[in-house]
Amino acid sequence: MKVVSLEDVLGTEHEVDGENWISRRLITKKDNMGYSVNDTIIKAGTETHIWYQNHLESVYCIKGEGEVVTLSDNKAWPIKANQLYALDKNDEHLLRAKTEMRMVCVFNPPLSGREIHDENGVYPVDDSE
Ligand code: 9YT
Repeated sequence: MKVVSLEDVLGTEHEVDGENWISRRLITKKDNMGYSVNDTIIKAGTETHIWYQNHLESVYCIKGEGEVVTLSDNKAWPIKANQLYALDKNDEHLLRAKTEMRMVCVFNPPLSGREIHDENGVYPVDDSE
């Protein structure tokens, strides 16, 4: 059993600045849980192109509001606090934050903790042991 506080992560390599967002990686691959968990702040007024081709992600919004646009069908999904969206088809999408949003993000397979998006909005697979 372990307990992780946000304060344990702030200011460490597991607090990652993605320009439009800041991701605090609470549980990572090395914790051997089979998934990773981030507490992520999305900056107000931003639009981020994301396409996790190598990961499934569930995102639970606990603060703020915005929308996700899935690019395969150009559908806009309004998202506000207390709603979760699941990228169950590795959906390529735009994330637009109307206000600052705070998200709990769960990734399968787990992130190693330091990933930032590449130019296509992708995280690489971490196949290190
Ligand atoms: C909600 C979302 O996908 N934000 C981008 C950052 C990512 N979730 C992360 O690494 O926390």
